[in-house]
Amino acid sequence: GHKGSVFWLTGLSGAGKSTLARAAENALFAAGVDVSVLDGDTLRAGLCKDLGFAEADRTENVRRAAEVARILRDAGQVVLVALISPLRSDRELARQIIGEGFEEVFVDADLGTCEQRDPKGLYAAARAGKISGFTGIDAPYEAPQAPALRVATDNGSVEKAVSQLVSFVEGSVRT
Ligand code: GGZ
Repeated sequence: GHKGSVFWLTGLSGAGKSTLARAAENALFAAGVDVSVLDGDTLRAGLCKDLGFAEADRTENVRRAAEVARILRDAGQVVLVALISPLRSDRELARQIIGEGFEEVFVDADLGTCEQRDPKGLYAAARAGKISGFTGIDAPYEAPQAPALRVATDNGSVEKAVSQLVSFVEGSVRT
C-alpha cells in the first residue's frame, strides 16, 4: 500500500509539466498506484474558469488546486499537480495547505527551449504583444531554490524525465 502524497510540478509554459504528469500517471497506474493528475489547463476549463493570469488570479488558481489536491491526498491518492505556479509565495501557500506529503518538483527547461517548442504559439503572441503578462516574457517565473526533485526536460529524453519522476514518486510513497 501507499499513503497519499502530492507532487507539485512547477515550471514554465512548454517545459513539459502536463506531458510528464500524464506519462507518469500511466506508469504509476500500471504499477498499481492510486494516482490522479490536476492540470492547469483542465482546472482552468472548469473549476477555475473564472480566473485569468493576473497575479491574484494565479494565486487563487494555486490555492484551489492545492485544496483539491489535499482532499484527494486525504483520500489516499497520489496526486500529480501540473501548474506553472510561478511565484515562490504561492507554492509556499500550496505547501501550507497540503502539509504532510507535499513534494515540490521543478520541471526545468530553459526559456529558449520552451519558446522554441511553443506548441500553442503563445510565446510568439507574447513577443508580438498580443498577450500580456505571459510567464517568462513579461511576467515572472521564480525557479524553486530547493525542490525535492529537479527534472530536466530540455535534454531531449522524455523517457528519462518520466522515469526520474516515477522513481521519485515510487520511492516517496512506499510505506
Ligand atoms: C502563462 C498562460 C498565459 C499567461 C495563457 N501566462 O502552455 P500552456 O498554455 O498549456 O500552459 C499555460 C497555461 C498556464 O496555466 P496555469 O494554470 O498552469 O498557470 S498558473 O499556475 O500561473 O496559474 C499556457 C496558458 O495557460 N497561458 N495565458 N499569461 N501561461
